[in-house]
Amino acid sequence: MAPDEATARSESEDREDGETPRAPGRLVVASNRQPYRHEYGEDGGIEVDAPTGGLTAGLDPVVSSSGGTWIAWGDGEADREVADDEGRVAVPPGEESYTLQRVWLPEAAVEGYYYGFSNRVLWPICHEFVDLIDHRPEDRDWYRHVNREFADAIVDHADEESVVWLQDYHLGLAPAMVSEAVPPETTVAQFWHIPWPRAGAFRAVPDGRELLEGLLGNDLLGFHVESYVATFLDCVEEFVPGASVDRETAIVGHGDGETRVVATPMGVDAESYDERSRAVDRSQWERLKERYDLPTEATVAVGVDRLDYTKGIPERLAAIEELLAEYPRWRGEFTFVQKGTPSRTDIPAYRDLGERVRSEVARINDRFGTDDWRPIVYTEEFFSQEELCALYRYADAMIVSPLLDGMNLVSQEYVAASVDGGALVLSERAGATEVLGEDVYTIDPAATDSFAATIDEALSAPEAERTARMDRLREHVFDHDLEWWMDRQFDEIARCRNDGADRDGGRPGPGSETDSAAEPGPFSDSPLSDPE
Ligand code: GDG
Repeated sequence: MAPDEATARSESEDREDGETPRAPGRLVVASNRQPYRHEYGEDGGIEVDAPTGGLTAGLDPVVSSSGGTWIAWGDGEADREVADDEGRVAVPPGEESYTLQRVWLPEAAVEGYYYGFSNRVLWPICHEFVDLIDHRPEDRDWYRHVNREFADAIVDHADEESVVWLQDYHLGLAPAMVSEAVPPETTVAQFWHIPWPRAGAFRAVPDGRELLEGLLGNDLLGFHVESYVATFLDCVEEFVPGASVDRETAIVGHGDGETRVVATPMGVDAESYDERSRAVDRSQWERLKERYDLPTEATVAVGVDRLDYTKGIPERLAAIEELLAEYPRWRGEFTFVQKGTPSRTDIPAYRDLGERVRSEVARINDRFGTDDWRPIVYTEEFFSQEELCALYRYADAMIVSPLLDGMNLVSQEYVAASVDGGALVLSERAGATEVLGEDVYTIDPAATDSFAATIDEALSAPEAERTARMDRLREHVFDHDLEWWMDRQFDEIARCRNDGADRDGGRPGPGSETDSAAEPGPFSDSPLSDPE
């Protein structure tokens, strides 16, 4: 829902442009993935992987300046060696301004909670791929167990000044566990990064009511777009007897508590994509072209995705095939570059998708390719941020065609990096479409004919039209970037704190003298996008 402009002046309005967003309290962030991972290097020494993009990189300085704690699964080989007996390590390296509290998970827990319930049950259901659910009863128990482990760690670090901010679907039960155990003044909030399904699909969640009640432990629950707020409220009405849903305010009343449900679409760090993109020169693009054997003069469109069945990669390949069949002028003139990042390969549906994509690429290349032209270049190699920006900047178009996607950050990264223009072909089923509006070339990924026609339109549109559309998209992406999103979340959290304080008779609000947000210090008591 649109933030209520009439309510108290927000923290973010007082912040200088470029200044780190200010959390309305000391942050205790909890996510499956950790911001820093320690590994053994080739020489046996310990190396640290720092966040390079997305939410993790954006949140790191915010947690740092709130002097908080970040709680996450310690999955690095050398993680234990650098942590203390309690699993704590001060980060960022060299700065040590906040605590990374690692949660240790045995292999069976990872298999059950992460590869099991999170990604074989919740992920397919939330993306309405109900036929891909693979429910093993013990996975549910592991999900409960790991959520309890996270909740216990959160409770250890949270006090009345804390803002607990959980990320994503891996931690759906933890909010209720936390809110039962922390002081009533502590604010508990969560952002759900993937879609919320319609009630018909949600019905397939084993013990679905327990999940809803877990999430209603939050004071604030955020989704990317309004349609997910609406389907969440539908599910509460249908599956949680006794809860009251106010559709006007999107507040759910349950027992003594209240959960405010909001839509705050996530953005990207547009400025840094713009800067990195301006810093890459043509020679870097020429090197990429050489590496992947791209023709010197071809028109190039790109796709960049995790290899996930929700991303509509086979549908995109079908549209490219249709384009080459029905619009023959593109033969020899057009190359599609698809970057697929292998993901969750322990799960059969993901391995099957990888095989399908590779064999379709080979078949289409066989059908149309010539001695000196390959219509589709497919790679699973990891791209550095610089390579990614070179691809974004110099491609003539990007094609993003998910069958359902919470938001889709790649599409926004492409826009932010398109400093010389370009065109974005985007699925009507991505959250990003709801926010980017009419300046994208919208497609239905399942309608192959019109999908191909739209690719043709995007590539052939007069340069003035492409530029005008891209200029407007860029304005939107810059105005609604990652900082903007964090500010909106923090403003909503501050609002919950103030409402709670009013109810409890005057808890100090953010920015008041007793607010400890301004007192960072080492070891003071804190996917995400799923980067896999
Ligand atoms: C979930 C939701 C929502 C990919 N390959 C490389 C690389 N990437 C980076 C991209 C982008 C990220 O991975 C993927 O983010 P998406 O948003 O597109 O998709 P999910 O991973 O499914 O994320 C999604 C998101 O959470 C946030 O809420 O938008 O809807 O599904 O940042 O750049 N990065 C580099 N090299 C690669 O080869 N450096």
